[in-house]
Amino acid sequence: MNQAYILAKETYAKIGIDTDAVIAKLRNLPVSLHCWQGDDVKGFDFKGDLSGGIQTTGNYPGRARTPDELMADIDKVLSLDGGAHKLNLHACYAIFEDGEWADRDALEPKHFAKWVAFAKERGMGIDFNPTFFSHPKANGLTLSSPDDEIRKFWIRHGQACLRIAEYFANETGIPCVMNVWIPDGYKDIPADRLSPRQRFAASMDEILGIGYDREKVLVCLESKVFGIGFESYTVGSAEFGLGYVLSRGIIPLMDNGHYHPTELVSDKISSMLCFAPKLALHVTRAVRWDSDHVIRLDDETREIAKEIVASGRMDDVCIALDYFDASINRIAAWVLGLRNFRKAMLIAMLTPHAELAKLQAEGKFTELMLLQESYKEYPWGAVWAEYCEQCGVKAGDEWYAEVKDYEEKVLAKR
Ligand code: RNT
Ligand code: ZN
Repeated sequence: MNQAYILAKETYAKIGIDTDAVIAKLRNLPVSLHCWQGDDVKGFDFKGDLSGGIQTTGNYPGRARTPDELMADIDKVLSLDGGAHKLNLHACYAIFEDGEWADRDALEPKHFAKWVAFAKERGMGIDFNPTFFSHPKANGLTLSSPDDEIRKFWIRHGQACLRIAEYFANETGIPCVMNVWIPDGYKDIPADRLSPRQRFAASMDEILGIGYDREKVLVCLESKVFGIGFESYTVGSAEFGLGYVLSRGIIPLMDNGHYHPTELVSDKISSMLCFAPKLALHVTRAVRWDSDHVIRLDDETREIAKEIVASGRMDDVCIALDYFDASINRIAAWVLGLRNFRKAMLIAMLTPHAELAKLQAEGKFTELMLLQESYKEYPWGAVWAEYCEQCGVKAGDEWYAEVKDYEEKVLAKR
C-alpha cells in the first residue's frame, strides 16, 4: 500500500469516510459499456450511413470493421478500466454467419450468440437497444409512422429485441436493460403533433404486449429534445417519455445530451427518483448540441455522480455511457470517458453527503459552501491510484502507453 494512500485514508476517516469500503463498492459498480464507440455507430447489418439525427465526426484511423475487431477493442478497453462492466449492444450489431442475414424484424437470439459467449467469458451482463435508425425503413418516422406497414415492421423489431433481451438475461443470469430510443421527428413545424405521439404510445404498447419477464428485462424509454434534421419536433419528448414510463411501469432513461443546454440532468435525477423505482442514464457530454463528446471530469459529470450517490439509491440507477468520437484514438476516447465517469463516482462516494445535507436542513449555508469547496481539495487522487492498483490497472495517464502500442500493432493495420 502506498504512502499517499495511507495518508488519504486517514484524512477521509476524519470526515467519516471509509476509503477501503468505497474502493470495494466502486469495483462492484457495473458501468454499461456502449459497443458503438468502437465503430462510429455503424453496426454490422447495413452498409449505409448513420441516420436518426445523430452524428459521429472525425476519421481517425483504426475503426473496428468486424465483430472480431470490435471484440478485441472492447477487450482492450476493459483491460484498462478496473471495476465491473456490462456490455451495451445495439440490435444492428447482430452477427451473421455463413452468408446468412436477417432484417431487423426477423432478428433472433442466435444472431447474438457470439456476443453472449463473449460476455459470459468475461462475467458481464448484457444491455440492449433496438435500432430504429440506419435502415431503409427509417427514412421518416418509425414507431410513430402513419404508414401501417412501416410502423408494424418496427413493432416487430421491438418485439424481436424484447425476446433477445430476455435471452441475454437467461444466458448471463443478469437482468438486461433494454432501452428504446426512436429518432422520429420533424425538421419544421408540424401541423399535427398529437397523432405521432399517440401512435408511438400505441406501438410501444404493442411491443410490450407480447409479454416478458419484468424481473429479467428492464425496459427503458429514452426521451430527446431534438436531432439533426429533427429540429422542430421530436415525437419522444421528455414529457411524452415521462408520461409513458410512469403510466406503464417501465423505466425512464435520461441522456444528458437530450435537453436544452441550460437544463441539467443532475437536477432531474432526484425528481425522477421520487416517482420511479428505477432510473437509467446515458452519460455523455454535449457541446452545444447532442454531440456525444467524450465524458470529461467536468462539473456536470461530477454533479450527476453526486446526485446518484447522495440519493442513497445508487443500486436503483442503471448507468450506461453514450458517446462516440471518431476524431481521436477511439480506444483512448472510450477509456478516458469510462475512467472519468468512474472518477466522478469515486469523488461522490468520498463525500459525506449526510453531513452536508444536515447543514442544508439547518440553514447553515455559509458552512455548507465552505465544506463543499473544501472537499474539492481532498486527496481523492491517492484513493484513485489505490483503486487502480487493486484492480490491476494503471493509474495516472500511464495506461495510454498500452493504447499506443495497440494502435501500432493492431489499429494501424486496419
Ligand atoms: C441518440 C441517443 C441514443 C443513441 C444510441 C446509439 O441521441 O442518445 O441513445 O446515442 O442509441
Ligand atoms: Zn443516449
